[in-house]
Amino acid sequence: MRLIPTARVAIPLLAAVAVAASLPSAASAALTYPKVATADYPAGTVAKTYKVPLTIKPGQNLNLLETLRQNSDMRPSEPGWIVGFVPTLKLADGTTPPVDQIHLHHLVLYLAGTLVTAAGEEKTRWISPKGFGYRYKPTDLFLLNHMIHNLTASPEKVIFEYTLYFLPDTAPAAASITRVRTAFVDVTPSTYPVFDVLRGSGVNGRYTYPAMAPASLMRRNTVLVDHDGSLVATAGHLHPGGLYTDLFLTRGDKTVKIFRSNAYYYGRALGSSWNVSMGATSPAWRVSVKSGDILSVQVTYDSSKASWYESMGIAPVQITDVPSGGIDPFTTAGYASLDQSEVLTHGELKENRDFGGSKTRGFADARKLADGPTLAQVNVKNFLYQQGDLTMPGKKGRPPVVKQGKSLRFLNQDPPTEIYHTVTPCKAPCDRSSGISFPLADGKTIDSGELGFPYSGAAVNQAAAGRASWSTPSNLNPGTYTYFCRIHPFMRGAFRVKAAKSTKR
Ligand SMILES: [Cu+2]
Repeated sequence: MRLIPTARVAIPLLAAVAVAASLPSAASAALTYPKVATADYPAGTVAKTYKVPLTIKPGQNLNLLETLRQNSDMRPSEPGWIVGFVPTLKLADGTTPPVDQIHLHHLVLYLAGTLVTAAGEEKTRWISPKGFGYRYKPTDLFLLNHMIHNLTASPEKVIFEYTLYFLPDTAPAAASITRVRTAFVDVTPSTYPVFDVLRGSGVNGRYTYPAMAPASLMRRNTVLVDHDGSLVATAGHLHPGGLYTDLFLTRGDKTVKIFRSNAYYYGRALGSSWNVSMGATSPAWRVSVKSGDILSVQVTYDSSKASWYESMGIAPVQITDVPSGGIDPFTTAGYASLDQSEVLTHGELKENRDFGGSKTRGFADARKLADGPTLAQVNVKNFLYQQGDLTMPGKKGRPPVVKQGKSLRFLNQDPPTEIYHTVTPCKAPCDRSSGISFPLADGKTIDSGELGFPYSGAAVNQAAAGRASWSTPSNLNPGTYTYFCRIHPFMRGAFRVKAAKSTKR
C-alpha cells in the first residue's frame, strides 16, 4: 500500500456528494442498532491484556510516540497472529476515567513499520474475520502513537490497556491463517489527519469531506492497491457530529461504493458525543481487488447544529497479501451479492455516558454582568482567561469590552509547547456543566485554533496552530460573546462588543 500523488486519479467525487445529500440522516437511521459483532476465533487463540503506563501532563494535548519494549508486559513475547483487539484507557488505580477528564483523542499501533489498528475515544474494537490475522514477531518494532487530552489541570498517570486476541504459532490453526495488512484510507493523509466542519457548510445540513472541500484539498483521500488481493473487513472512524464514512473502490473509469459505516450514537445528544459505535462489515463481506485499483473515502458530518473542529474521516481496510476470494464489485451480479449489512464494533461504554449540559453554579451568565475594562488583549494563563473568565468572581470575571470595529487578541501564556488553549465560540450563556457533548462549538464566530507550538523534535504532526495568539474578527456586531476552550472545556469566557458611540450595551 502506498499513498498516490493527487494528480494521478480522477474519482467522480460529485457522484459521491449526490449520494451523500440524497440519503436520510444516519442519526435517524441509527435508531435501529445493528447487532454487536461476535467473535469466532480460531482454536488456540488466547486473550491477553498488555499495559503501557503513560504520564499525561496537566492540560496535555500532544501527539506522541511510545515504543512497546520487547520482553515486557507491553506486548506478546512469542510469534503468532493478532486476530482481535480491544483498547481501554485506565487510571493508575484501575478505574476508567470519564472522557471529560481524560480523553483518548487517538491511538495507533504500528507493527514493523505498518499500521495495524487505530482507535479514538469511541474505543473501537475489532475482530478479524476467521482465518485472517496480522503477522506478529516479538522482534518487530512495535510503536504506540497516542494523543491523550488531559482535560484537567493536574498531571495524570494513565495506563493504556489493550487486550490482544492472539494465535501463537504453536497452535495448529496458525498454519492456515492468511496474512492481512491495514490499508489506511483517510480523508486527509497525515500523522495528524484532521479538517474542520463549519456550521452551515455543505448541503442541507450535511457536509461531505473532501468532496465539498476546496479543490486544493480534494483527491488526497486515495490509496493505491499495489497487488491482487481481497478486502476482508472495514469500519469507519469519525468524530462527534459525524454521520458516516463511505468507502469507494475505483477500477479504470468505474467507481463503486463498497461500504457505508454509519455512526450509531447512544443516549441523549444523538450525533454530538463520543457515546458512539461504528458499523463494521459482517464476516460475509469480501471484495476481490486487483493491482491498480484505488480505494477512497468520504466522510459526512451534520453541519446544521455546530462546528466540529479537527474532525476525522478514516476507513481502515483489512487487505490480504494474496487473493482470498470475494465478489467482483464491477459486475452487476457481484455487486448485488456484496453483503453491506453492518455489525457494531462494540456496545455502549459506561465512561461515555457523561454528556454534560446540566445546570451548575460554576459559571456566570456573562450577559448579566457589568462591563469589564476596555482591552486589546486577554492573556490565557493557569487555565484561566485572565479577564472575563466565567469562573472568576468580581471584577476579573466581567467581560472585557472591545469597541465595534476593533478586535480582541488572546495570548496563550501557559507553556506553549505543552498546554494548548482555544477560544471557541459557544452559544451564550455557555454556563452548563462540561461533558462529552457540552459545550458545543455553536457560537456566532469562528475558532482560534489551538494556541501553541509543536514541541521541539516532534516526530509526528501536532495539533498546535504554530502561534500563541489569535484575534477576534473586527466585524462583530455589538453583543456579549461567550466561548470555551475545546481542549479544556471547563475553561469558559466572554467578551463584549460595544458600538463605538453607545454607552449602553
Ligand atoms: Cu485550554
